[in-house]
Amino acid sequence: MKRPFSLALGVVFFATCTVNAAESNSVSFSVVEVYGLENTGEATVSIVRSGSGEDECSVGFRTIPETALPGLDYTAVSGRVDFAVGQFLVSRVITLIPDTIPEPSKTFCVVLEPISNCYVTGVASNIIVIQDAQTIETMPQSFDSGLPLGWTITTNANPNGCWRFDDPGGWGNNTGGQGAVAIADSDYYDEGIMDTELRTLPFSVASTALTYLVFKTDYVSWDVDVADVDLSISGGGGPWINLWRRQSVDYPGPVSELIDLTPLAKGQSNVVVRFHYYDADDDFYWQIDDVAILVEPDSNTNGLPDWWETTYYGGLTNLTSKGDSDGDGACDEAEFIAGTSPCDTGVCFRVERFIHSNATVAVHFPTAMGHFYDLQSSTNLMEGSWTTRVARIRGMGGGTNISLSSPGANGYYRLDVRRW
Ligand SMILES: [Ca+2]
Ligand SMILES: [Ca+2]
Ligand SMILES: [Ca+2]
Ligand SMILES: [Ca+2]
Repeated sequence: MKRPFSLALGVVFFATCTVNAAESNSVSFSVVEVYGLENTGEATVSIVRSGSGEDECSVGFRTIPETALPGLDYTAVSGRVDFAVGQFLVSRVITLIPDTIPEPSKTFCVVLEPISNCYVTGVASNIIVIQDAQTIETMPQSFDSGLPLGWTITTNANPNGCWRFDDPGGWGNNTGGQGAVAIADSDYYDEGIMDTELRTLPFSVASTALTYLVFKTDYVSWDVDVADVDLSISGGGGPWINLWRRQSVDYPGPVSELIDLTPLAKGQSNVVVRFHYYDADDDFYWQIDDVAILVEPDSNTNGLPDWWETTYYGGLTNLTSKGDSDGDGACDEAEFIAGTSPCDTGVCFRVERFIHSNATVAVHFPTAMGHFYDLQSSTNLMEGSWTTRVARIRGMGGGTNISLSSPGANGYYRLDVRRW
């Protein structure tokens, strides 16, 4: 087979060589990882073909979810790429779906599969990393190298019953994380009471940011064993404030947790979080993975993050969280939490229709993408608490209905909205 080479001098000559089909139409991604910022709304993957390029060829590509999910974090794609004769590079844009949720980086995959006249060699799978638009991830810990530097394990019972990173019971990582996992395994230990703490290194919580703890987890209970996440603002000596607890009821992974540290720890310089597993006696286990601190900058410390002020006002403002810029009855902080515009009198978080009978209670309301809604009721506005009747309806933008059949006794109803 002959093919022309063009030299810098402009002299064209012919070389003779043998190229098999695999070399001629080897298709691959150009890199292993692609980074996409959530709020740019897209990530671009590049597919390259090596060889002579003298034939047409086609390769299929499709997305596969990991921690990022189709319809929530990106738009699923399943398609084909056709290389024309002489074409060596094709790029495809994948749509990312922005939200206003503070969250760690998430990933999904794109894979290549041969369709016609080509071989997939080299990098057949692309990892797309979606970087959060609201927060900066700090201190991420995957436990893949065991106990992170500066972290400590303590035991308040037999020291053999402690947090480990080698999964001695062979449960696998059921948190949604990859690779090694931190596990307190009472089932494996099986030598009496287990009481062990895994403590972060001391860290500072900025006064100019909203700050969150995130982790992935899997808790399998037997009896009364307790899984606590506690916080100290005075280092490892405590006192400890409980942030999160699971006890006696399975909380199966994969599940990602997010806890707002701001109210307790803002401006503190000696903060420690501990994962404390105790009252366990040949019970099952608690796993955690991918612990990180997310920082959502709030430079002017008005409780309204920088990205939010920039989104609606083009930069930092002199707004106060309790002010009501558009005079619609919802203060700016409420608009921030509900994901509504603080500059649009026509839009805020409110019930638009309420239908009630002995058989049904139904509320209709506008939602914001990625926010979560609960319908709650109470029989008494003066005392007693609110009971969640319908939990964690995820907003997708646009209006939605929550219906409750058999609502029971007469009562009062309210909607609760949260960012995550
Ligand atoms: Ca986000
Ligand atoms: Ca891990
Ligand atoms: Ca601010
Ligand atoms: Ca308002």
